[in-house]
Amino acid sequence: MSITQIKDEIRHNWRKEEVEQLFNKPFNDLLFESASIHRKYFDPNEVQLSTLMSIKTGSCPEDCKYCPQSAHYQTDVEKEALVDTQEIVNAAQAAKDAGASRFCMGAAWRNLNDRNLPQMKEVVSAVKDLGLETCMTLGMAKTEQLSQLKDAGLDYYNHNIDTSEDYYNNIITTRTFQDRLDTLENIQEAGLKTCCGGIVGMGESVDDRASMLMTLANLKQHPQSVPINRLVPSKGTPFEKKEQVDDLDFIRAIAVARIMMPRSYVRLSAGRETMSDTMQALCFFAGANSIFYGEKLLTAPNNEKPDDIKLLTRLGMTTQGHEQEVSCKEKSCASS
Ligand code: SAM
Ligand code: DTB
Ligand code: SF4
Repeated sequence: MSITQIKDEIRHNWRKEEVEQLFNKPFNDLLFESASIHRKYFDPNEVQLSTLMSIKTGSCPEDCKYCPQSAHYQTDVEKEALVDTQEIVNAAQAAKDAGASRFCMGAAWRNLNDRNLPQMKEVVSAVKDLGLETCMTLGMAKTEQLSQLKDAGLDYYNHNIDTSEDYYNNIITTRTFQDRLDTLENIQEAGLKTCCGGIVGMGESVDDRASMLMTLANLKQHPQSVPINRLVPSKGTPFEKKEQVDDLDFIRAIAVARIMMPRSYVRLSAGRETMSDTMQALCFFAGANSIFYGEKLLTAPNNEKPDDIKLLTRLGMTTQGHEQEVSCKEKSCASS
């Protein structure tokens, strides 16, 4: 691929009309375009596996309407104190043994507090020492705090914009879209890789999806990892009864993300449990090349590992860091 070609494809100046045009393309044309871009930048048969762990669960002061961990709603999530370091490291080792290449730790905090920083650094450094990539999502954070986490061995910081700037107020009122952008800038300033995406299926319009992806693609650097979540409607949250977004519309969002951010990992994230094998296969074809792997997301259930291994095997896909075949040392996987 020539340098000019790469320059033309890696853009930070997307206009809304162009993104809307992508969303409005005939489905086959859209997928042909996204699949073609995907295979220019990645092995289309390889998927990256990240395992999630909630290291501090529930009673979050924020009012994100989708989130079962918000203290504003009566949900089934049992709040838990910050998990101790050894327990986190044990879970990370288990994730590695099951075949994950990255371990993502999430806390239900509005922002990272300095008093928790020493433990977070200890955790990152121990998880990194296992030979895993590390990711944390701890709410808003300052550059200085993020730099310390980076020095301790943090690779990625996850901080989603969730939706478009215009729709943001319908989803969260305890912080602003600009607060999110500020932390994203801090992440990039600290030299960490950014994991930033959003949720599809919260009642937003296609226009909102286009705006959200435009914000991501027009950042100074594209987030290296772009999680696209399908809303998991959680009991007790205001979105408990939201109707599921149409499969084809979700796949379109994956394809557009792939076209706009060709070198980023696009992650088929929360909500995968509701997707058939065929739908997941189409998402991979459209350009998704990462998943959350392991039977739990943060609090919500995720697909069973043996099912994922089976699906990836049927699709002839390999996982990053495991060149030959998808492998999982767990008994449940070996017997499947
Ligand atoms: N508290 C931190 C924050 O908000 O940045 C970190 C954890 S928060 C749970 C991480 C992300 O998970 C959210 O930004 C949202 O995109 C996603 N998420 C949370 N609940 C979800 C749900 N019910 N369905 C889909 N995605 C969800
Ligand atoms: C992301 O975009 N999705 C993950 C991760 N980043 C932290 C979280 C999904 C949470 C789904 C609901 C739950 O498990 O509570
Ligand atoms: Fe808190 Fe994050 Fe859930 Fe919002 S998404 S309520 S900030 S844990």
